[in-house]
Amino acid sequence: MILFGLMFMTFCFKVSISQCNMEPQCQVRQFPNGFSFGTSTSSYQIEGAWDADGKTENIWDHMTHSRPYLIRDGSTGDIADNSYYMYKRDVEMLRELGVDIYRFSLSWTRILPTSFPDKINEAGVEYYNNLINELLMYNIEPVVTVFHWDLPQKLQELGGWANPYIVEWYADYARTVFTLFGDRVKYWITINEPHQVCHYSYGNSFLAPALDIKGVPEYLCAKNLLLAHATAYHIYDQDFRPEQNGKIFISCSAQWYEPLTESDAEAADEANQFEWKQYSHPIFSKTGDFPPAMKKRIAARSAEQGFFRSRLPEFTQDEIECIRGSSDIFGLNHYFSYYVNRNDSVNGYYESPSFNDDLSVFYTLLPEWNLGESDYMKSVPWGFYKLLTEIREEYGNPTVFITENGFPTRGGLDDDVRITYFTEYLSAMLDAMEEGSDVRSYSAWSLMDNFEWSSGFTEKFGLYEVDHNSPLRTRTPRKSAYFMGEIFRTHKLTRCLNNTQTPYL
Ligand SMILES: *C1O[C@H](CO)[C@@H](O)[C@H](O)[C@H]1NC(C)=O
Ligand SMILES: *[C@@H]1O[C@H](CO)[C@@H](O)[C@H](O)[C@H]1NC(C)=O
Repeated sequence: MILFGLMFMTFCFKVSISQCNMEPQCQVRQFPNGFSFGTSTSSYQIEGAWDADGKTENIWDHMTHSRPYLIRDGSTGDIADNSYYMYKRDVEMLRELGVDIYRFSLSWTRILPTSFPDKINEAGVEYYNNLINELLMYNIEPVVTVFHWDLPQKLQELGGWANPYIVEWYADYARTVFTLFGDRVKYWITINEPHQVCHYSYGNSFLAPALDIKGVPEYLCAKNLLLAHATAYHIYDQDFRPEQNGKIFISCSAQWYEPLTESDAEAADEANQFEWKQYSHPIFSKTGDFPPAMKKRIAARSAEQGFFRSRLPEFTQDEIECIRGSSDIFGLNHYFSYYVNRNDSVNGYYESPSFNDDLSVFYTLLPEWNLGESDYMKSVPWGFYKLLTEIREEYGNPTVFITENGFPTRGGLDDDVRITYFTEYLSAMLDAMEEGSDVRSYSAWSLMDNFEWSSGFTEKFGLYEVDHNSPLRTRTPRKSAYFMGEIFRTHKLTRCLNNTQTPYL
């Protein structure tokens, strides 16, 4: 199914020997027929218009306004990329790139200002109708995320994802958007990055609502979120799919955790279980439920700590069955990898109780994984290959959509490091596909620079640069936009020794 060709440049006869040695060696790799390419964004990160036309406050509005010190540059998404007013330019950029699909998200409080379906905000609905119709007019398939982190502030005050009623609230919102847009939207993503929603937001102060209450609410959040996702899946499956005939899935963020030494195999396996299989095991495994290492370790730690029961809540058998199988596709957001080890120094190293203490491993990032100026993002393409291989082997080779992958710079149009990153990661993905991984779609993060959560506007992930000082938020293609546009249009990856930092052979 996968056409694979090696092509070495053969211009040597035209030039002198010394120039010949300079000639880059290139490998051209082909993506399979039907493979779709696109770019991703999310509502809070691009739309702006935070209180326009009846939209009400979400947790990101609330946190950026009330606790600006949690954002590196003190910025907000009040205007962001102004996409609420600039959607036609966004679609024009997608056409310039030659994408097949565009992944974007809906703002809950723009559509349901009371958080509930008693009042539908027509202006918000019109915005998304305009965007969807503009995409379809140019043959671009909308891939729509129902929830990408911007929970209504009102629901947060009621406990947010820690309140079991969130299952109903979210399901009502999902039913509303299936009803409004499902005649044209054939790919739905229920929730983006559950681990980030629960761990970085309830157990830490890295993402809104920045509760930083460790060891309990992040596990309540995980249970309720999985049930909310599965409920929306079954609503779509039973009440909408027969007529609308689309696909619905969840997008998990998964980094790869590799043993630091041979004796760290168990630590790395447990890190993979805690850090991402927490969400994929209940949905994609044969048995369902939280992963075994989580159940065992958290129960044991909870007992030692004097809790009367495990801090990891249990699912009933009905709930396990409801969640198991509730995703048509494995949506995957992936960025980089870690080495992991465990030794006696880890005891007492993390605050207790906490997720990190429950898992109890050390994380190591190697300096040679640095690329460009980013201080936290790394480039570890072989980790992507290992992750895709693990998903194939562990879950019976599900269809995978890469719904995010990308690399930040600090600005400028000349973004060779991003080109290097994309080249190496796409190549690692093709390696896994050659061995049978059923990857069918790839969306780059991101179409354009945007409000990058706690990094504000300091980390720029865009194929297009956005001038956040201009009132119109002018967009300009970077070098990587031309590079990716070529891949999107030709479905070929050309990998040369000189567009990579490390040789491919
Ligand atoms: C790429 O190859 C060309 C020609 O062989 C060479 O002149 C150039 O320095 C190389 N670029 C990099 C970044 O290595
Ligand atoms: C445990 O692992 C950490 C992280 O790799 C390392 O820094 C530390 O020296 C190790 N401690 C012992 C006692 O081996």
